[in-house]
Amino acid sequence: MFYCQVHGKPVPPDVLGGFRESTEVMTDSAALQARMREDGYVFLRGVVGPSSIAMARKEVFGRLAEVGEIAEPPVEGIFTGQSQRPDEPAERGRFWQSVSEGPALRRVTHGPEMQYVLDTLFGEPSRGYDFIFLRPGVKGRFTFLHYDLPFFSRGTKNVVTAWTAIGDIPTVEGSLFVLENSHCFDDLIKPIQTIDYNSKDSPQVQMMGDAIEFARSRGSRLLTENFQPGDVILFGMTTMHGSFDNCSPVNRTRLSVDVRWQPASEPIDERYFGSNPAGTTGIGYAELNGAKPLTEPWHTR
Ligand SMILES: O=C(O)CCC(=O)C(=O)O
Ligand SMILES: [Fe+2]
Repeated sequence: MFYCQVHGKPVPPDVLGGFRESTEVMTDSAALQARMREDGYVFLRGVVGPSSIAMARKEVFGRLAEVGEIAEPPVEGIFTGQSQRPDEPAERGRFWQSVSEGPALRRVTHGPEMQYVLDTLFGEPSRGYDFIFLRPGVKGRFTFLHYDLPFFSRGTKNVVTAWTAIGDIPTVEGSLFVLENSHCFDDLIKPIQTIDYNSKDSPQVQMMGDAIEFARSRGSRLLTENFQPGDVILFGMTTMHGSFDNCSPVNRTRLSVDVRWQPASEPIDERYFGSNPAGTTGIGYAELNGAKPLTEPWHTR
């Protein structure tokens, strides 16, 4: 069905599956909430329109072309294998913040379409975090299987991640996957729920081992899709997910963005809001994988 690879290993068909699609119930709060409870995720096609996505893609890859990382025309996202980004960490952070705050990108992440979908999911007015995770993934990059808890949960535990494809992301170019039924793995979820939220340590919430064997051992599968521009997957803090190796035969960089949302009425985790968000560790955008030049490895959460 799909070609998918984790840490250099092709995923066999018996541990692979597709997402359940919820586009047809996108306007129905109760239906979206039921899907989230049952599956731990909600997959929606084409939430953000193609022209908004194209503008964001052009804006982000245009900035990366300026530092020599992406070839002309930027919209293709072809990695040059080089980088002239700043070396100094604080400067890298400033560069990445300016890319992450581009108006076309923010139109995608915090525009009316996303606001509508998240308001509908929560069944009340919601609020998107200002601190966002923009992820240009070059060939060879992937994200380990992990839970998003306990990050983002210092204000309220009622937090959802919204992951949006900024362009086509076929499975072979490093699509996102969800570990089927992982929102029901209480033996794994309980320990991470008791982690100290005020600690600046990054607790071990990643599975660095073989995701294929892990899925098998749990009678589970890696669920994914060939993402199209503007497709969105929403998942809770206790749903395990990761991304496949980008194996692009043409060196295409896959571009996605993930943003946390919560009910507007609940307390916020101040670290992720405001004009200069501190981020998890206090150094703001400099702490993100995206702040690293595309020439550097990236295998973390
Ligand atoms: O896009 C990726 O590789 C990982 C995304 C992720 O971990 C998230 O959205 O929480
Ligand atoms: Fe994540």
